[in-house]
Amino acid sequence: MPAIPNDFILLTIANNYSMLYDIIKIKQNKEKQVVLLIDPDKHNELSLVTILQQAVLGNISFILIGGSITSKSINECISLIKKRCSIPVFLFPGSLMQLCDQADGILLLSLLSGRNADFLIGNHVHAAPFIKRSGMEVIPTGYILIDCGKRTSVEYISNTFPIPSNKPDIAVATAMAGEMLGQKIIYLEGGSGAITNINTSLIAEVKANITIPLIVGGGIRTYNQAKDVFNAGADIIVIGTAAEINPASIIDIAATAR
Ligand code: 1GP
Repeated sequence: MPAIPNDFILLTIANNYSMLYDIIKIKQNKEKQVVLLIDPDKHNELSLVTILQQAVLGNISFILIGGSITSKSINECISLIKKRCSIPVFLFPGSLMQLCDQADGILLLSLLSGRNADFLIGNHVHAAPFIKRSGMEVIPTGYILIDCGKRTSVEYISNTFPIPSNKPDIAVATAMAGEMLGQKIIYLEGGSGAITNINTSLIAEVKANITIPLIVGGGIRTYNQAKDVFNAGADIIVIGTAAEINPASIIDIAATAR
């Protein structure tokens, strides 16, 4: 297990808070985290307040905010979240339109499963000056799409193919390459609203071949699915659709992390 570098600890102390430090520490302690994805377009003010109440009760570690297309203001959504709770909010941007300096940080996604240069470096070049000026925490994230049985918005919008779920060797090599290139976490994505979660044997093979934290999301709707994904090796799971359909499921699924 790699040690947390000293300069990283110093940085954390200087800024008081680092989500990446928390994630690494939790992984080292073999703990688990459940994260809530909020897509502003899927909510009105009332539904947002309702899921925030459940997120607080469920001890959700942090909130991701974003979507493939958002017509609503990320800024307003984050302001509302900040008024209602103190859970850290990280951008999970589907596009440059979703950058916002009200967030605590950003998962800076490199879409490693695709071969679209805009999602590997192009958009990052446009975003870098804004992100630097905002002072938000940046978590370089190797983002890997895995086929979960239906075409997803992220596939369509990014104009990329997911890795077939019966090709774990490709997923493993992709995650390994991401770690070698300096990504700080790997996110295996089945796509929001996926029919089911990512194949657990693929998750286990990826986990066995990387040392950085592993996030898994897409199609996780129940306590048992969440348990299976954690048992396969995820350090963090992301739930979005389950919370939209039934806000009370947040508490149920969050209980798998304890
Ligand atoms: C999508 O992984 C997240 O980016 C969450 O997926 O909406 O299916 O929970 P769901």
